[in-house]
Amino acid sequence: MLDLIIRGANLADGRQNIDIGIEGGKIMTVGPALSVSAAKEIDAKGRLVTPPFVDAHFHMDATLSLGLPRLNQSGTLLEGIALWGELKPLLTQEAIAERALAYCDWAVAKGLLAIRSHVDVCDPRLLAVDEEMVIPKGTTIRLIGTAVGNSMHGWTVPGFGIKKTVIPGRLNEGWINVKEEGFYFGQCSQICGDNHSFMPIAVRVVSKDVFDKWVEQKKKAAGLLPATDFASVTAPANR
Ligand SMILES: [Cu+2]
Repeated sequence: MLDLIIRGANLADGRQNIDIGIEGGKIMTVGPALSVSAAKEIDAKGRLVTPPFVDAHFHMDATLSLGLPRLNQSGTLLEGIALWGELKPLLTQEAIAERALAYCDWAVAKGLLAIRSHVDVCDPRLLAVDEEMVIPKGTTIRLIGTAVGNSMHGWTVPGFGIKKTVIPGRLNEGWINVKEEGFYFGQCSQICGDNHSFMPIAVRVVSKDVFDKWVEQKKKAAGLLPATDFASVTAPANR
């Protein structure tokens, strides 16, 4: 017995009213009026059955962003590129992933099962990171730094006026209290060896509400429940 049989399908080569038998995710038999049974049967009712479509070029990061942050008034590529430049600093990883997954649902529903995606992960200054540090504004943040491997690094963010050397096997601490929301960048400032020039730092400073929501999301994603309100923890007395 097969897993699935699709009956009465029309194929792209012109054959009509054809049955397709599937087992273990593979097409096992194709022919007219197959005398086999299957756990599940789908009546194609003469509709076309083809191999899935492939999209060889899709910008997954920009999908479903029409109108963000505004519409392209001229409809030109140049304004589109300028718009992307306006939108990019406002993007969050969560929003990009949500839109990309929504697009995938649409794509699958239309028969698209392979997508070659182009994703803008960087900017001309080479300051993009895999994981942003997110902190609430107007809150004293205690930084405890160390380094892995065999090299020191320099955790430096000019906008915060901080430069902290971090050392393997030791903990080094400092603090910041950032008054303005925004996106702050820094780079490793300790000549640390190979790829020293590609060690960017990105810190997103948000309102306490947004920070609480971010903590909530991260905890859910990590399967940690119930959430604790980290943002409302008061600073130590010696600050
Ligand atoms: Cu470094």
